[in-house]
Amino acid sequence: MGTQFTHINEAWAHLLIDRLYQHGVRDICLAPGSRSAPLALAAARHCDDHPDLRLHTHFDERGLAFLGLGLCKAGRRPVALITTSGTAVPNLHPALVEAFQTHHPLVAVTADRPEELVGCGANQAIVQPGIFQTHVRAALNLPAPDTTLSGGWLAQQLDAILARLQGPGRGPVHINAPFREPLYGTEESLDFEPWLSDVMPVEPSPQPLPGFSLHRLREPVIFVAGQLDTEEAAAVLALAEKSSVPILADIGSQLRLTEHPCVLAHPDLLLAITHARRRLKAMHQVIQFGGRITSKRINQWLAGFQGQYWLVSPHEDHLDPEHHATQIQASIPEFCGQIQIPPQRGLDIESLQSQLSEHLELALTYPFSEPAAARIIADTIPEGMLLLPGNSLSIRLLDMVARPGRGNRCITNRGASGIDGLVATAMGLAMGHPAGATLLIGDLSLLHDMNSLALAKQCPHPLIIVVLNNDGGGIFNLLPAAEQKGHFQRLFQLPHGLTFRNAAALFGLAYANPDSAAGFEKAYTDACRKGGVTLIELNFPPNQSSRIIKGLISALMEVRYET
Ligand SMILES: Cc1ncc(C[n+]2csc(CCOP(=O)(O)OP(=O)(O)O)c2C)c(N)n1
Repeated sequence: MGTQFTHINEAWAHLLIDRLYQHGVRDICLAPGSRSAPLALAAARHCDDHPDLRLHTHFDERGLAFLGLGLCKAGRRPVALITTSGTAVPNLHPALVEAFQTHHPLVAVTADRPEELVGCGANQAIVQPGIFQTHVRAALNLPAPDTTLSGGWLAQQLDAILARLQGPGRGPVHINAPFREPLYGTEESLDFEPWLSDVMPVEPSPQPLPGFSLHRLREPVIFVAGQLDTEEAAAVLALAEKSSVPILADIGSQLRLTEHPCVLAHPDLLLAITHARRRLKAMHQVIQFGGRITSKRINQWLAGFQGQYWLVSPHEDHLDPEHHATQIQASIPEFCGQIQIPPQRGLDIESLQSQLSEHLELALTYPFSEPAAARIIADTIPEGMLLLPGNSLSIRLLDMVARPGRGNRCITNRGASGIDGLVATAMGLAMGHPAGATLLIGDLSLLHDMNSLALAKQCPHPLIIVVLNNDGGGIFNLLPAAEQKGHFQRLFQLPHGLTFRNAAALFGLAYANPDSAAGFEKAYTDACRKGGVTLIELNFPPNQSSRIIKGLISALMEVRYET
């Protein structure tokens, strides 16, 4: 970092950006504004000096923050968000909530007016310190830049908060940074070497996890895999393989799409089979890795589980909604490296599994449906491409119907399960991952985040957005909401009659609107091959998928062991 600056504001902003870089930030997401000009200009200059630092811009702060979340998930490193003052700031909140719930390190750097301009009618001035309160791991409210506070002091303040980007308690943090004018620098530059002379290098601050001790393991053992990252999933799979332990894998576990003898196919549907649940009654020990299980039937099964139930997670937060697991705070790879599990006997449910497959094939054959589209994506997604299912039917359908395959990383926003920000998250995933991403999303969720389609211009890698347009919230057809006659459409489903062809045209996206399984498969594989951002719209009757799912579940309930 240089030492020549025109003003303390500039030197202050440069030191702040440099500290972000030194704490591992390689992506900065920035929305325009004047109060944030010192930060924006410092970020741009830092990018010129550091080719591995990328700057992304967007006019909409809500989408910007989800873009940051996607980049953070794709690159598995901290991402900074820079905004101006005023309502730009609370627009970051939804993505910070999501990041908080799942320990993703976002740094919100919000420019602010100095304190003498807050609470006195000055333009674009709101109370910003502490605005994210319960949804950041730490917050720092800086004073306006001042030469009486040395560079060393500023660096120390920043290091203390940025340390929260690592370790088991990691997650989003908020730095509120007021600036007085001038905001754009002045003519003459000064040497700030004396001001910077007490800045110390960044020291690593390892945060070890507490040790763990275990009660005696009971047998037989089954694993449940919740939301895991790739290394955690690999450690769980290696342990399962060593001792032949079956795994009930969530769609966000990085194992659900993996073909492996230990990974049970279609676990959500398997647990609809009465005889399969009876078979699982023989289990005396569950070890669950990670939390936030999507499948309602896995959750129900866990709620009724009578044996010894351990839940292993590196974080402190409780992840057991039924409050009956013994939660063990440990690094999942370390735990898997230490625990000894004697070889387990198989579950002996092959005949149930093969009948499940037959029923599923039948349900997916005709007519072309939302579950059939989810299956086609799982079957044909290119190797290495990321998959982001939206938070309504999309994730549940994929979880039900996806055939185990090449083990593509499936990334979810299941911290708060919002239907917001999914397009921006997918843009972030695709921008941060050369093999690109596929987003499977409902129509209301796409409408919610349409602005983020404007990010397509900045996306250098393939992104395929498949919208399941069932004219409103199709998921409510599976809930008691559907029985609220006379209220269902107006209060829950919200049919809108909109289609997306013109939205694709507005944002300059490639567009396809196939109406058959073969047509969709072709459009999808073509889009993956071609690159760029493609919107594929699939139109379905509003309650078609709920009818298919209900029919499939009742058929599965009758499945018996074949003699
Ligand atoms: C931000 C937010 N608002 C509301 C909800 C509640 N919600 C869950 S699913 C859903 C409907 C989503 O509809 P759509 O995206 O069309 O998907 P579909 O149900 O048809 O699969 C709503 C409103 C939510 N999860 N997040």
